Amino acid sequence: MAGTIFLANLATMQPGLGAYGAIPRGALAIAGGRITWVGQAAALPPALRAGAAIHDLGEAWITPGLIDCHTHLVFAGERSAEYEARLGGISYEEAARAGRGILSTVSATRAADEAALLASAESRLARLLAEGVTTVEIKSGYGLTLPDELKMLRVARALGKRHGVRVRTTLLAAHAVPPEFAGRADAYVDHITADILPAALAEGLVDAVDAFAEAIAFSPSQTARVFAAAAAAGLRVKLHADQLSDGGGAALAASHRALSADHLEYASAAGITAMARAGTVAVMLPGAFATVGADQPPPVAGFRAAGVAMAVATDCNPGSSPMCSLLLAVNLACSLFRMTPEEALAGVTRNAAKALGLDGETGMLAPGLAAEFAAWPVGHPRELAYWMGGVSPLIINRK
Ligand code: DI6
Ligand code: FE
Repeated sequence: MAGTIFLANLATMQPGLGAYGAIPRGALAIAGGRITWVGQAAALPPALRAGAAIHDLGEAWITPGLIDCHTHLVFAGERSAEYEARLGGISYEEAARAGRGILSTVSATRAADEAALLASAESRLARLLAEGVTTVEIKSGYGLTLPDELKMLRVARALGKRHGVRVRTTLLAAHAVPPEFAGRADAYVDHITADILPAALAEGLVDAVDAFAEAIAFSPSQTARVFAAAAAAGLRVKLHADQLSDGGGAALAASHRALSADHLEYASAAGITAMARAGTVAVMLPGAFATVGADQPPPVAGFRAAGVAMAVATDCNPGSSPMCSLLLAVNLACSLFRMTPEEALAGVTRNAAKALGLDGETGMLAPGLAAEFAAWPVGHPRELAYWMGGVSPLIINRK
C-alpha cells in the first residue's frame, strides 16, 4: 500500500535509542493509520519511497501525539470564587468540608444536560487538541448518581466521536460522598459496586475505574471494595493517591495492580517500592499542586531511583487544576517537581500511554503503533518543556 512519508527530526521516545529516542534527519512512514517504518531518512527503503506522498518538514521535530492521561474534562460551571477564597487563606480541604469543593460542581453538573456538558467540554478539549493531544482520558465523578455518572461518560464518548481524538473513559463514582449519602459512605460504595458500575459497563462506557482515597473522600477499605468490583468486571484501576496526606494510597494502588497512582505528593518510600514492583505508573499533576498551594512536591527522585515510570497530566478540573494546557503541565513538572524535560515529555507520550493501558498502541514513534504524531517548530525537543505553554504544532496527525 502506498503510504505517506514525513522527513524531519524525530523524537521517537523509544527507550534504548538515547535521549528522546532521537533520530536527526529521520523518516516516518505511515499507511492505513499505522506507522510502518521509522529510521534515518538516508536508510529509507526504496520500495517504501516508491509511490509514497513525501512531506519534507525540514528542521521540524516530530513527537508522538501527546496524551493527557488524567482529566476531569466534563463538568458544569467553574469555581473561581472558591479559588479566590482559598487564596484568602482557607485550605482546599476546608473548602470541601464547607460544601464548596467537589460537591458544588456536582450540583452544577447534575443540573446540566448532555448538550450543555458537551459544549463546555468541547471548549476545553479544543485547547488540548490545538497543542497536539491525540489521546485524552476523561473521568466521571461529578454526577454521583447512576443517571448523572452515565451522562458524564456518554458526553466523554461523544467528544471522542466528534473530534477524532482517542478518549479513554474512567468511572470515578468514588470521587466524593454525595449529599444523599452523607454519613453513609459505605452504603454509597455498595451503590457504586451493585448499580453504577454494572450499568456503565452494560452501556460500554467504562475503560477503567478510579477512586479518590483521602481523608475527605474514601477510606482504604472503601477504595478496595470499589477496586474488587472493578477487577471482577475485568477492569483495570487507577487511584487518586496520597495527594493531601499519606494515606498509604501508593501501596494500595500497587496491591491492586493499578495502571497508575496519581498526585502522590505524600507517597511513602514503601509505596514507591510497591509501585515499582507492580509496574504502576506515577502520574504527576503539577497544576493541582500549584493551585491548591501544596508545599510538598511528589518524590520524583524516589520514583526515578526505583524505576517507576512517571507520567504528567493536566488533571483539568474546576477545583484543584483549572488547566487546559498539557504543555504547561510539562513545563511545571520540570520547574516545580524537577523532572527533566526528557522525563516530562516521556510523561505525556510513552508513560502516559502506559498509564492508560495503551502501550503497544500509541505513545511512541515505532512501527506497528497508531500513526499519531505532531510536528513542532522547535530546534530541540526540550523546547516543548522550556516554553510555558503556547507552542503550536505545525501538523497534527490523529487516528
Ligand atoms: N483530586 C483532584 O485534584 C480533583 N479530584 C480529586 O480527587 C479535584 C476535583 C475538584 O476539586 O473538583
Ligand atoms: Fe484528578
